[in-house]
Amino acid sequence: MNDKLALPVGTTLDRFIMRKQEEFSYATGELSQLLRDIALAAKIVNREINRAGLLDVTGAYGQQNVQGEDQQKLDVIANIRFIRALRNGGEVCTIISEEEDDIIQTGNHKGKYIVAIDPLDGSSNIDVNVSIGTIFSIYRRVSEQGGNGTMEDCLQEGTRQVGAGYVIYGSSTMLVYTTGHGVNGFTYDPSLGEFFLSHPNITSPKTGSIYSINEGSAASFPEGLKQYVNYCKESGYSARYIGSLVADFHRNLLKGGIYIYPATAKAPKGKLRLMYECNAMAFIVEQAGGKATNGSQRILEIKPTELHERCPLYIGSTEMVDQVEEYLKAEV
Ligand code: AHM
Ligand code: MG
Repeated sequence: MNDKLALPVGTTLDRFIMRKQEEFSYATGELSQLLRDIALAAKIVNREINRAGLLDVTGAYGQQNVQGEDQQKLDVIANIRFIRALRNGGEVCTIISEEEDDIIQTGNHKGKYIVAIDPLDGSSNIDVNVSIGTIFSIYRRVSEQGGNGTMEDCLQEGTRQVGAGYVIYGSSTMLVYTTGHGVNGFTYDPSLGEFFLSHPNITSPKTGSIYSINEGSAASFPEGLKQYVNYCKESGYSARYIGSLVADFHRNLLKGGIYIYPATAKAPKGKLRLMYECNAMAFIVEQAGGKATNGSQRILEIKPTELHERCPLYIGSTEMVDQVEEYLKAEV
C-alpha cells in the first residue's frame, strides 16, 4: 500500500504528482493533470474563502440545492470554480456535484474520467469562520470515449475509485489525497501559491480516544450506538464535533478516533451522501489503514442506485469501527 519511493517533506505537489506518475505509470499523465486541476481550483476557492468576511460573499444565496438545503454563496462559488477547472483541464467527461441535481457534461468527449465532488462541505460553518472543506472522488469511465459520460459511469462502486481526496480550509489549507498507493497530505503556502508535502504516508492509528457524533440526535440513535456512546463516556474519551466532516475526519485520521453519522429520526438514511462524501473518505481511510462502514457493510462495496443517495457512516480507526459494529450487532 505504501509508496516505494519516499519523497522528502517540502516537495511541491506538482513535483510529487509527476514523480508518482513515473513510479506507478498511470501512464499518460491524464490523472496527474486532473489532480493538478483540482489543486488549482482549491487555491482559487481558498482565496475566496479567506476574503469571505470582507467581500460579503457569505450568507444564504436565496436558493436551495437538490437536498432542499439553503445554498450559501460560497457553495455556489466553489461549485463553479471546480467545474470550470475540470472542464478547462480536459481530462474529465462528466462531473456529478452535491450542489447540482443532474449530471454535468463538460463537453470533453475524449476525457477518461468522472469526478464526484462536494465543492464545499460543512456549509453551516461558512458564516462563522470554522473549518470547511472540499471532497472529491475520481473514477475511470466505463463507457466508450468519444461521447458524453453516462449514468452507469457515474454510479460506480467506491472500490472503483482511482483517486480521492479532500481539501481542508482550516488554520492552514491542506490537500490530502490518494491514488490507491497510500495517503499524502500537502500544506498550502499562500505566500508562494504552492502546496508542499507536509504529511507523507499518513497512517490511521489503530485505535484512539476521540469520538465525533452529533449527540443532539441521540434519542433516535440505534440502541447499540447509544450503548457505544455511553461506553466512550465511561472510558473518558474526548467528544469532538466540528460539524464539518472534512475537519472531524482529518483530526481523527491524524490522532486516532471515530466519526459517526448514523441513521436518525431526522435523517432516516443518514445525512451524508454516498457519492460525494462517504466513498472518498472511505477510500482515504482504508488507504491509511482505517475502516469505513455503514454500521455493517463496507462503504466501498455499496452499489449506488442514485446520484444523491445517503448512507450512515462509521469511519476512522479500525478497532473503534470494529467495536461500534459489535455493539450494533448485539442490539439485533
Ligand atoms: P453539507 O454537505 O451540507 O455541509 O452537510 C454535510 C455536513 C458534514 O460536513 C457534517 O459532518 C454534517 O453535515 C453535520 O451535520 P449535523 O449538523 O446534522 O450534525
Ligand atoms: Mg456538503
